Order: sequence, then C-alpha cells, then structure tokens
Amino acid sequence: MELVAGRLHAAGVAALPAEVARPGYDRSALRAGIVHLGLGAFARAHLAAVNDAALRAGAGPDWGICGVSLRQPATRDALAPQDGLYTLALRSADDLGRPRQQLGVIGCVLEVLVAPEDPQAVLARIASPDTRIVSLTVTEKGYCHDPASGLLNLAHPDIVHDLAQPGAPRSAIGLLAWGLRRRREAGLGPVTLMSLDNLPANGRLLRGMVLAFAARVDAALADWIALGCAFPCSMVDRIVPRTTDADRQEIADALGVRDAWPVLAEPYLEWVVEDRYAAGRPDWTAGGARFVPEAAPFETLKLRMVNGAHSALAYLSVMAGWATVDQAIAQPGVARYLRDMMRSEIEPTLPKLPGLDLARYREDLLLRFANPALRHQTLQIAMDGSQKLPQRLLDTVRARLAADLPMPGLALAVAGWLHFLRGADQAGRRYDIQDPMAAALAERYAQAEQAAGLAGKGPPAMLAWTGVLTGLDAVFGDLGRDARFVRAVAQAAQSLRSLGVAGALDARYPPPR
Ligand code: CS2
Repeated sequence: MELVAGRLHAAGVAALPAEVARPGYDRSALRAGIVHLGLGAFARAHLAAVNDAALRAGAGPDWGICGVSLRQPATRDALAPQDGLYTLALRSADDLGRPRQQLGVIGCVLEVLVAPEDPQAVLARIASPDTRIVSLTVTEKGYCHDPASGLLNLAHPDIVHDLAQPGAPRSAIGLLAWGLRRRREAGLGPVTLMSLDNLPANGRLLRGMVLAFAARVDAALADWIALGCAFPCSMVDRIVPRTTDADRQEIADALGVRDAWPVLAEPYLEWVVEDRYAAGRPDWTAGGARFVPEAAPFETLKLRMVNGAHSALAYLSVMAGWATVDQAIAQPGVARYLRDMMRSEIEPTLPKLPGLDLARYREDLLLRFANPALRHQTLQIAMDGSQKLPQRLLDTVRARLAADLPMPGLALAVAGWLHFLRGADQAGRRYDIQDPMAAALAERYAQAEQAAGLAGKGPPAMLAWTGVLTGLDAVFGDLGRDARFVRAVAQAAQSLRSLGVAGALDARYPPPR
C-alpha cells in the first residue's frame, strides 16, 4: 500500500511551494452539481480548470464535479488517494525558448466513478437532486453516431447493449437516457446536458442521440427530455498532450510530493458556450468562458482552423517520422503549407465573426503549435481519423467544391490520412492505427492496394487507389462520388508517394527565393 505522506492530498496542500496555485475555497462544503462523463485529461485541463476559477471567484457550494470514467479505473485510482486533487501544469517557453511551467492544484473534482464497475452509481448520480448539469468529453466516437450522416448508429454494439440493459448501460448515450428516466420517475426536474467535444453543433448532436435512444425506450421520456432539458452547443479549445512518466517526475520534483496523474496544457484557453441552461450554471466567465446566444460560427472557426490544421499536420508528420507538433512545425515546408491552406482555402469558408482578426488568429495558432514545452505527439492527434475528418477537413472541402474552388491543401491533408492508413511511415517503421473503424479501414486499404496494382503504375494507379479509399461512405459520404475531390486527393497522394512528405510540401509550397 502506498503511504499518503509524499503524495498530493488535501491536508498537504498548505505545505506546497508558494508559487503553486491552490483551490482557496472550502472544498468540504461542495456538492456535485455537475456530473462529468469522460474525465480524461482534456476535461481536467479545461472544464475543471475553468470551474475551479469560478469557485475561487465565489460561485458557491453547488458546483463541485463528480467525474465519471466510462472505460478504465485509472483516473479514479490515481485521484482517489489524492482526495480528488491533481495538478494542472500550464507549459510554455520564455523568450529564449526555454520551457517554463505554472502549476496549480485543482480542487473541484469531488469523486470519480468508474461506469463499468458500478453503472448503478452513475445512474444514481444523474438522478440525484444535486445534479444540475451533466457534461461530456467522450471524444467523437463516444456519441455512437455515423460520422458522415450524424445519425445514431443503432447497430453500434454499445447502443444495442444499452437498449437491452437499462440497469447497466456502458455508453454515454445509454447512461444519459436511462439516468434521465430515473430522474423523471423520481419526480425531479430536467438538467442541462452539455457536450464539450470537438464536433459541430455538439449540443444539437448530443440531443439527437439522446432523443433517438430515448424514443426507443419510451416516447414520453423522449418528450420530457426534449421539452425540459437544455443542450447548449459550445466551442472548446486548449491543447492537452498526454501526460508521460517524465512529466510526472518533473512535476513531483516541483511540488515536493507525488501526483499520480497531473495534466499538462498550453496556457491558451477558449470556451464559447451558448447560455441555455435548464437548472442554472456557475459563472464560468471568471475562468475565461464566454456565453453567447449562438456558438456555431465559433465552432466552425475552431474545427476548421485549429483541428483541421492539427489533423493535416498530424498525418503528414506521422508519415515523415516527426514525432511532435513542435518538431513538425519547425519544418519550413509544414509552416508554409498550413499557413497557405488556412489563408487561401479554409478562411474563405468561415462565417463572419465581427471583431475577429483572422490573420492574427492564424499566426497565433502557428505559435501555439510551435510551443516546445508541450511535446504533443503527432500520433496522438492522428488517432480516430474516421471520426475526425468529416468536421475537420471534409466539411471545408464541401464548402470549397460548392463554390467550385480549388482545395489542393485540403486534398493533401486527406491524402495524408489515406497514406497513414498503411500503418508504416516512410522509413517503414510500423505504428498502430487507433480508430473505432480500424478493421474496416485495414480491409479497405488492402483493397485499395490491390486496385492500384491492377491499374498499373503512376497516376492511374493512384486514382484507382484513392477511389477505393474515398468510397468509404461512413467517412466521405457524397464526396467519394465527386470526381473533382477524388482527382485532387489522388494527385496529392501521388506526389506524397513519389516525393515523400518534405518533397511534396516543397514542390507545392516552395521556399521564397
Ligand atoms: C487535437 C485536439 O487530438 C486532437 O485531435 O486536434 O485535441 C486539439 O488539441 C484540441 O481540440 C485543441 O483545442
């Protein structure tokens, strides 16, 4: 058994080094008004950090967080012996490029439940009179939807399971629907269901999934949810790399005690959320949130610029063997490519946002990517591409095609993903493809190689190869049948294959002479 001495815990906070920020509010008085599904690093570095600031600013005792892990017990195992406390390390670099960090202990997580161990406890929490908001960061695949159509995938094994198992749901959607049924049966009021995932109209999407599921359970429940619950949409932005053992060690050295699971993030934070709540909310503006009537333009901006550029960079980098984002952006060809794609292809598709200086947003984004203290793995961003491409790259492609405009940079990003599906980089080093559609993708990839082999060599082979891969309806939908798209991607794929990543970038985005 681990000794508590030497470990971050409530009674030890006062003894932490003076420069470490700490809760400073009465944790013992807090109730869990927020149940958060998917308490991963992102939620702990974003929602919880903002909520903590609101509590420090006097939001009152109603707004503690009960976190829920949907798969593994690791977060609970790390945080329970620490009384729910953990460290947030905001990392950047000084003017000379030397890494620096600012540490703060976050206090608003009161407990962590592990759904597969005790789904009843999660349902009971959702149906607790204290609960007013159920928030989610379950990643794109956690919505169990078909990424191209946006509809609930009723054949998804978790949905099939959850419809049959009211007492032991395992998906976020099942937990929400069955938990809300309990609330309704207990005569309690509706709550706000707040998605914080990187999906367009995330609140509307969540509403669609919960209602589609609830309608299969009981039409009256679906009506009760539709009429009473609120589903605000939001844009969330903060880069949160995975914590490594080296990070744990560095943070333990700085704290003087061990934290089993600190989280790291860039200092930058954006949260733009619609001010529609069914049962109140804390004033998150203290932590940097902005409340707006309509989040859609902000979501489109963020998904297309930040996430679109991130995914484009990630696939090309994995292929080239650049392990971290800062390493990739230091390649002049990558910076030229992303800057050009944002300026000439993505920005013209964005809705107008009064007061936003897009050129500044773009340059700030490139600086965020260059942050050397984050060591953000390109392979981390590359995961789950089948769920990410539609909103990050393909919607932008559609907007370009609708106006009959070229999109060579976006095509290069898509071609990057297709090459990534090979599972080996340019030097032949293998990596795992983490994606809920991994099996289907591997099968497609093999078919594409076969089709290319039959088509001979060079451009015709790449066109056949691209045609097979972009025929994947669940990801590409109608685009797979658009000859302009398939041709542009095939051209980019050909260039990547014959010149390599650096060569293809230099050919398309030559250095200034
Ligand atoms: C990244 C995002 O992993 C990824 O797919 O693109 O997590 C990204 O860091 C955040 O959305 C930034 O807000």
